[in-house]
Formats: sequence, C-alpha cells, structure tokens
Amino acid sequence: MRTRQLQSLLRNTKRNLVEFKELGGYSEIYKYSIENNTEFWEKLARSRLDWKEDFTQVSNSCFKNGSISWFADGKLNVFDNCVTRHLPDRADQPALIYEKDEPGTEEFVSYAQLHSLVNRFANVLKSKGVKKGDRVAIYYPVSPLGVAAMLACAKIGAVHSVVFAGFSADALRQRIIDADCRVVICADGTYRGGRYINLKSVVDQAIENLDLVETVLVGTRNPEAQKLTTGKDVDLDQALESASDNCESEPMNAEDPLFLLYTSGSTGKPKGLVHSQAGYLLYAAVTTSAVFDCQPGDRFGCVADIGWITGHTYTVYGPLVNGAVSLLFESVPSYPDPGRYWATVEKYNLTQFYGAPTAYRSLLRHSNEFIEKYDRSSLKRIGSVGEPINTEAWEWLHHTVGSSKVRIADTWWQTETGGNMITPVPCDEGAAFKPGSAQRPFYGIEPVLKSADGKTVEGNSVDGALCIAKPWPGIARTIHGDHERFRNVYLNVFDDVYTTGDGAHRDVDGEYTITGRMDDVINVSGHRLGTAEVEDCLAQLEFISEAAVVGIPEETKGEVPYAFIILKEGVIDSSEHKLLASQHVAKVIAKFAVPQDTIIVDGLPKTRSGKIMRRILRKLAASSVQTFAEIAPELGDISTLAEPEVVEEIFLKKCQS
Ligand code: 6R9
Repeated sequence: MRTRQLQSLLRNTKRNLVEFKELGGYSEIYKYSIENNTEFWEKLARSRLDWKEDFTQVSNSCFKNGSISWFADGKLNVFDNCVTRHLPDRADQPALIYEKDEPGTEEFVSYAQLHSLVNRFANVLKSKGVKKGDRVAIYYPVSPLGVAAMLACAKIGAVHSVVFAGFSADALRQRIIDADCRVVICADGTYRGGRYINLKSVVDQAIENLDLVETVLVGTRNPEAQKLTTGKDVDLDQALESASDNCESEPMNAEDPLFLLYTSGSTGKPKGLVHSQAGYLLYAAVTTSAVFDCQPGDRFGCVADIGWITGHTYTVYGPLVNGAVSLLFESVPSYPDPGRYWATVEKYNLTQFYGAPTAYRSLLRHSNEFIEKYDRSSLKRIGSVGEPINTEAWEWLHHTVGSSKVRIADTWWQTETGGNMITPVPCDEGAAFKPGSAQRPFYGIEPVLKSADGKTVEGNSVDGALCIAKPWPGIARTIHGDHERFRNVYLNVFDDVYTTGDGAHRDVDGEYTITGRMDDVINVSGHRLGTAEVEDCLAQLEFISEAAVVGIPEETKGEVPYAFIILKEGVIDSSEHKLLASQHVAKVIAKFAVPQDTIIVDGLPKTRSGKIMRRILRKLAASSVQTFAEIAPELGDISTLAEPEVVEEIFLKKCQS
C-alpha cells in the first residue's frame, strides 16, 4: 500500500515538489523551505522514504558544535528503499542499462534481477566476515556488479568506500589503510575507448605486504584475463552463483554511515568524507526528482563514474530511489566517434543526460553532424557538473544538443554536500536562464556570502566566500577518523556556517554565479577577478576550444592572469591568435584582465574526473627555469593526472614561446 501511494505521489511530481504544490511555484516553496525548515524536510522524509521505524526527531544540528544529525531515532534500509520497494510495480522493468565500451554489447538488469544479485552479493560479503559498520573498498568501474557491490554493503550495513578505478596503486593503498578495509572488491579490468585496462594488477600492487586485507573478491569483465593471482583472491562470479538469494536487510539507524568517499583537499592527505544513511538518501531522492524532473520509469543518463560523488548520487542512489532506469556508461565520449553520447540518448530514449563541461567542451569542437543524426527528443533535462560551464558550451548544449527546448541544469555542488545545491531548475515556468550561472539555491539551502573578515555580505551585485547557513540532510557528517579536520575545514572558518571553499557572485537579481575555488580568485591591481571569468571569455572565441587561466605573482600589480589555450581542430597555431585573445579579454572584461602571456598548448593537466589542476599550471606559469628537470620536484605528485605527460609538453611550449 505504502509503495503504491508513493508511486502515485511521484508520478504527479512535475518539477516542483508535489508535497508542497498548494504553496505555488519555486519561489513560494523555497520561502517555505527556509522559514519552516524542519517541517519541510520532515514531510519529505515521510513521503519519499520507507522507514522500518519512524523517527520523532527531525534535525539536531549545530555547525558551531560540529554536530549534524537528521531523523536520528528512525531506522531504514537504503537498499530496500532503492530496490525492494519497487518490486510490486516494476520487477521486470530495467533498473540498470549497462552501456559497455563496445557499442551494441549492452546488458539490461531488471529490478528483480538486481534484487537477487544484491541479495547474493550480501551473502557473499557476510561469508567473508563483513559485518555492519565494517568498511569495504570497491575498486570497480561503473557496471552492474560495481553498483551491486555498493548496494550489497548498504543492505547489510557495511560502509562502502569506492575508489575511482583509475587511481594509482599508491592512492588505492592509502585509502584502504585509512578506512581499515579488510575486504576489497574489484574487477579484472575494464574497457575504455577500445582499450583493455587491467585493474587487478593495480589492486595486487596496492595490497602487497598489506596484512590488513584478507579477501579480494574479483569479478569478471574479460573472461580471458588471468584474474586470480594471489592467495587472497576469490572468484566473485562463482561465489555469487552459489550464494543464496535470501538475505535479510539490516535496519540501519538514520545516522549510521552509508559510505566514505575520498576527495582531495587543498593540502595534505585525501579526506574520507562520511555520508549518512537517511539524510543522504533523502537529499539524493529529492534533488533527483526536482532538479531533473525524474519520474519512475524515466531513463536517467548520468555518465559519471561510480568513483565520484556524482556517480554515487546521480548514477546509483538518486535514480534508483525514484524507481527510474539508470544508465551505466563504461565508455568515453569520443568512442567510436564523438556522437557516442547522442547515439546512447537515441538508443534508450534517455530522459535525462548529466555530464561534465570538460567532456562537452571536447565534443563541441566536432561537427554538428555527430549530434544531428541522432534523435534527442526524449530528453527533458541536460545537466552539467564539476566546474563552471562556459557560455559557449552552455549555448551548444541548449541550442544544438537540446534543439533550444531542453532545460540546462548547471548544478553546483560538492562531494561534501551530497547532492545539487545551486541550480537553475526547479524554477517557475518562464524564469530566465543565465548561461554559465548556477543561479538559484535548491529548497532548504540558504547561501550566504562572507567577506575575508568574516562579515556577511549583504545586498546584491556583490562577491564573497560562498557559505551555507543552515544544515541540510545531505551534508557529510565528518571526515573519517578526523572530526577536528572536518570542523576546521568546513565549520569553523566562519561562525556558524558551512564554508564551501568556492567564491560566488550574487547578481542584481539575487542569483548566484560560482567564481571558482577561492584560490582561483585573483587580485589584479586591486581588481577582483575570477580566473573562470577570463576562461569563459576566451572560450567564446571561435578558434579556441578550451582555456585555463591562473594567477601568478607580479611585482606592481600583485597578481596577473596567465592563460593556456587549446585551439580548435584544424586551426593553425599562430601568434595572431594570442593577439586576438588579448583584445577580446580587454573588450569583454577589462584591460586588467588581459593575460600577461597566452601559451598555445595541445592538452591541459586534468584529474581523471576532468578538473583542471591549476596548481600545476600556476607553477609552470610562474617559473623561469630552463629545463623540466629543474621544475619537476616543485610540481608535486602528478601521477594521478589523466595524462601526466601533458605537463612536460606544456613546459616545453612555454619555453619556446
Ligand atoms: C559534484 C562535484 C566540487 C567543486 C566545487 C566547485 C566545482 C562543481 C560546479 C562547480 C562551478 C558548477 N564545481 N560543480 N563549479 N559550477 N556547476 O563536482 O564534486 O568533485 O567534490 O568538486 O567543483 O569548485 O567546490 P567535487
């Protein structure tokens, strides 16, 4: 009965939340969500989630004391909310579409199959001694087994720690040790762009002489691969085959940890952010349905890997808790050609597509033919996440990919926030869109801007450090093993707010544009300048495909911008382009924003999730040494970059310029 009620509730949700529909549109519901914050979340927690034991407390949170807690005395199981409760309505409908690297080799997993797979997986974990509260490392590419590994942990109350299957052995080892994982789950390998990548050998290196790890469960991706290589290895496929599919779900306290996810801080070792069971799931559920208008049965195409927070919230938990079908995209945007995303949209009639600006920028360099030959009319939403989206990419997504009809959700959020925080949708029909601006806070989210001295910046047309005033259910609760660090980095920077580390501009309409990490905001002769602003401006030029701008110290001006640009395919490298770039920046922003130098390069140093490592560019830009060997020690660890070799190439280009 409960399930049916929920289904019909969700079916009626159109953009805004059905629970508050009588209040009006976005503005009215937003106002209510801030003024009646606990009632707002309480109502949603009851209508969107199935509880094994009801809660009586809603929020008991205080940033100042470092304590955050939602629905604390309630009990639920995340797996049951994501899968079991959908069985009466959608047992035979797909829950997952596995779009493997090679086009035409896809697999479908129904809700009933996923249910059985996770139950068997949970029994395998139990047979290896995994208990409630234990941490389990998952080094798995996006795939049904990777998702099932996460859900199996959720089912028995183990805490998963997915490590992006692209991180080095050292990075994996460090994360296994930090979280004290006795069990590691991995695949033999994965395919990307037609190339097989051996993952098992990375795990072997990572756990060499590491007594802590007792068991490695190895799943098959390539049946030819030699996947069992050490005495700790267990054949996962065989174990799953012989396991029973009968397994009780563990009733979990709302505040028990659901997962750890490591993210890099500006300094020091990676932080294992801890997310909760109920608060996290609720925030994933509500943002997925309201931002993406996600209805049960929708085909949700978030192409993020499960190794990142976007993959956790919008590939796994958000779509499944809403009863949608989730796309698992193993490949890369350019394989076998730059039409792969849109071919996938057509093939499955995807209703949502959610990706990263870096991928969009790489695709817009190519001919529109790769887009136009596919039918994209099934799309309701296209999302963007990870970094600011420049105007050119926004316009391309909206007009070319979305045929000027699809709403673009530029979603600003962080690993720490659990889900989307600032985004133009949901919104009132007809509200203006501003390309490149995340615009409006999600329900219940109250942004505040702070000046360097900790004062709240009032009014509009102002800049400041972006902070959030009120706790919300999806915020991370702590850093694994280091609550002090959590408090210092996020809660004690300014009084009584969560500090995001990003800067933002509040425009004349009171809407927000993210100006980049605070360390990416530079000061040129007293002018405050977001490097993202200059990048956006450069990327408007038709001959530029991508631009990265950093600030470097300068004697009289304090700092000056310095640019690295990639030309579009077929454009001949010439100094005229540098001149045109400078003139354009002077014209669009101001003279002070003109880069001191502009280096034309073939690639940029990016993390595997596509973020440009500006720290490295800053070092390269500011250095005056003549050989790469002299600067290499200063660059720190570059092994986690997607293509570490681009760093030396950039250095050489700079020397030649
Ligand atoms: C979800 C995710 C978080 C940082 C964040 C900000 C940048 C993410 C953005 C954006 C501008 C957007 N960021 N989305 N900047 N506009 N739409 O990416 O999490 O990997 O933790 O990164 O990414 O700087 O602080 P995470």
